[in-house]
Amino acid sequence: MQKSALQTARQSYQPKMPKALASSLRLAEGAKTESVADQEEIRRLFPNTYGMPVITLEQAEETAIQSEPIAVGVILSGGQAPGGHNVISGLFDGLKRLNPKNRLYGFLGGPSGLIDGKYIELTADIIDEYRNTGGFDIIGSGRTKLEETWQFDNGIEVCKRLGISAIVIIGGDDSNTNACVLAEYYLQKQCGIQVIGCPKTIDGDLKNTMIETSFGFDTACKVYSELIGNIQRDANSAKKYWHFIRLMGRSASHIALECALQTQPNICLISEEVEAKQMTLQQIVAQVADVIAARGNAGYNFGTVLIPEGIIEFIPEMRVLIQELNDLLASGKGLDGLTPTSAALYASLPEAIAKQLTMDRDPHGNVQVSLIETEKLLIEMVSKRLAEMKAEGKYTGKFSAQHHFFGYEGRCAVPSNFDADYCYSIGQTAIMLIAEGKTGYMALVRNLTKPAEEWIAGGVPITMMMNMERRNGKMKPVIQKALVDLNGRPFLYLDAHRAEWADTTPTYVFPGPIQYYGPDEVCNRPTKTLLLEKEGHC
Ligand code: FBP
Repeated sequence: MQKSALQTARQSYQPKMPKALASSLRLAEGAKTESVADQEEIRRLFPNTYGMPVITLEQAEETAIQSEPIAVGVILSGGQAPGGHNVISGLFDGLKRLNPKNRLYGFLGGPSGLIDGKYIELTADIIDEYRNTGGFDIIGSGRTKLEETWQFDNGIEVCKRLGISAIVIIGGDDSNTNACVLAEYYLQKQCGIQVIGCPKTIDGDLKNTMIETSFGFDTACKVYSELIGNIQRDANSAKKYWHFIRLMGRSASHIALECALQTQPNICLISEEVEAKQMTLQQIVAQVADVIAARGNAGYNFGTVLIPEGIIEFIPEMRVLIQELNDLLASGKGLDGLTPTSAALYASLPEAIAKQLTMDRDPHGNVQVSLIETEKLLIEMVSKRLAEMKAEGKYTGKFSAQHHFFGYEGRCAVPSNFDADYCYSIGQTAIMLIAEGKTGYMALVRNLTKPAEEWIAGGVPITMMMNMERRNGKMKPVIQKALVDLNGRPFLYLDAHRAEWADTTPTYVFPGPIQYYGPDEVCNRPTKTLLLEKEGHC
């Protein structure tokens, strides 16, 4: 395969690691843990993996070297996120450091690779080709849910055949929930297979008191912010378009918020705020139109609006409509079953949007929000509202809009130094947890706003992050998703600055492309979200 100059140069990049991981290790165990909520129920469902302590890997005089060779299997699960290949190279190097005879197998195409026994052995030659690259193409990914006993049993057979004693699942909240269920089942069965999870998702919603961020969020936000910055410069030059930019991120608005902090757009909608204020679609449209009108009346007929992709589900009346559609679609009934309010709302939507709302759900029963073009819906509705305002003499400007959706552009980007380092450390940490016989843990690397040498590696019991939620009509144990905290520093920063950004004084920031070589403040800066959360400034 022909390589770009950057790809060739990045192959020899040596990821930075916490000091403890680069040396001899000892394992320090903290106090017993509890789940974030529904403790009794989670304890009952996970009798073998509930309550385990948080683990920290510390520097030691000497490591107890594991003698018998082992084999480990790895699975990439769900949407791509920059840095996945580095988790795998960290796993590989960690395994070989413990014993050169250790082996790493990659299950192909996601969790289904484990069930169907589709795999490759990952050798040094393969790993070297993929170091510090974006994408999940080394073994591919998939969204098959691991939840049925027959799937777990197939996994045992496949692992036995290959001599695999540990599986690493690299995934988001749903995949790590499945990792925990698998770990519990394998302990119950006493089949000698450990399961370790790794926190992946560009959405940034897999975070909590122990996991500071999921990998991929940093790179994806930097890619989108570069593009938004470029668009803002274009808007500021031509002075004739409003750009409506929808950003991936599923339910949570972390990506839109981080991109706003990096680029300072005129408007950034936050789904969690829409829900908290119970804003209707008309109110959102009016809010956007008011900013456009104020700028237009001052002669500024251009600007940027950031829209989180999941916003549609946070608008109360849309949520009811989507829920009704979910039920009707699941039961195979026609749309005649909609309540009168929802039917009226459905009929008022542009045809394309109405059609998108009835498209197939994902394997977890979610509406595929990445396929719903909310940016177009808003342009159409804002345009109508501005026409009304013009007729009322409240608007004298000119409205011309462009729409964009940034999502897939960032998921396989070359990982930033932050993600390259973070992911490699996560991979190495996962191996240390395996070497210490742990199961039902998520590999953990913390202290991320400090230089990599000062990062802290360890493991957090997955049960600690769990609560009970209704899924497909039934209460299920799941990892609690982190939505944007409206009392958290990143949102409060946006809230404190948005009036200034909406105004006519230019405040746009143009971040430019991710830099891989150069001064620390350009190449090794974590996200503003992380800086605000951990350090209180950005
Ligand atoms: P994960 O939750 O699996 O990490 O997926 C992230 C994501 O990129 C979401 O932001 C987006 O809504 C979804 O995947 C798109 O899914 P698909 O890749 O199936 O189109």
